[in-house]
Amino acid sequence: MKRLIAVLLMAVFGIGLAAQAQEEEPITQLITPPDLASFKLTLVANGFEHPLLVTHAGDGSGRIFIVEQTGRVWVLKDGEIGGSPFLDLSDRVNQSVTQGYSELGLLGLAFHPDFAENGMMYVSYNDRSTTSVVSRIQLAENNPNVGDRSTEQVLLTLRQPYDNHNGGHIAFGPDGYLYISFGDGGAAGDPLDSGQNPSDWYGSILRIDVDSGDPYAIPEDNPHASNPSFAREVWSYGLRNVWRFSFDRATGDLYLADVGQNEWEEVNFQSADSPGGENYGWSDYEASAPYAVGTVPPGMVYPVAEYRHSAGNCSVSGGFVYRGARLPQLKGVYFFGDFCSGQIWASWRDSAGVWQTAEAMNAGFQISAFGEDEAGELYVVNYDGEVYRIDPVE
Ligand SMILES: [Ca+2]
Repeated sequence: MKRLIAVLLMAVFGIGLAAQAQEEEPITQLITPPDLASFKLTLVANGFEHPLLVTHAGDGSGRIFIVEQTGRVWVLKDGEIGGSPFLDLSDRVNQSVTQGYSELGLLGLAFHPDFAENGMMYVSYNDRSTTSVVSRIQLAENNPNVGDRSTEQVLLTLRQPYDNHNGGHIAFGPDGYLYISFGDGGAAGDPLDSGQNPSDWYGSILRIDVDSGDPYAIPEDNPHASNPSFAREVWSYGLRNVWRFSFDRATGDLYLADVGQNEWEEVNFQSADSPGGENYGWSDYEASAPYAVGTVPPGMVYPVAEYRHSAGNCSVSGGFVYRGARLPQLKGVYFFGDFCSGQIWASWRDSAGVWQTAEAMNAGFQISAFGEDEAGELYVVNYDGEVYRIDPVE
């Protein structure tokens, strides 16, 4: 329908077809390297408790949602934070982070693609016993700024044999399916050998249909249909602990940031037209380096960006491809960062289609996540309680 309206407008106002095509064709390659000195970080909100996710509802409201690991979600609108939480699951969510470093808690939030009509949202967390839970929550009937926690319906659970590597990110793909990240089960060095095992959910990305079945259905074209060694939900595997993945809103391509063991952090790329089934190598490989076995597993997909544990780096936090309006010179550039060093990098494909990566800036804080708002502007989350937006340098 939008397309039809655009065509009608062009006919009415005589807008050139060439200009229209130029506007709609997303930038996927850069002829010259992006100007990475052209942005700065602007503080937009603070005072949060272990924030680790920023997202939007896609409902035209302009709201930003900030997720705290301890279980609360806050709304930021026009620079103001609501006086009470949008959602409070703190009594259901594991609280071990309050005793020190922990990878347990409220880790994911995703709004249904038709949220504006159906008010459905999805959360991912570790419960009080550490088990991973993905569930659906309905918006309150009379208040658009409250998620009704009494409506929680559990879609799936996964027992966690160790406290770490819980993945936990959830996001809807351009196909309308819900994608879920689960780590390799935890400890260190993949003791369960789950990375190379697509028959379990550990070390994998799942893909489920939340609009059919009870409580969900398996998309007919998931990889299990052609390869019975896959669990029905598994979309791709060979992953250690994907800490944030994102779909490029303009192309549908998928970027997966996989946290490494001792030496290498990596970003993987999956084209929008992929049928799934990718093996990203763990724990035979850590990024492009041999790890447990040292032989390349069949069909292994190498990362498009990777960096070492030097200069204080320890753990990748995946970001987004910039598609906003404030910094047109950065369109098509994927941003990601490191949790320990605060370093931010940019990756892009050059005019020959070859992946390039460069240091952008150091945030000066522990980067727990990147976020995207409805307009495609990007945010960087300081685990110590702050949310920054990527803005042009004046
Ligand atoms: Ca890998």
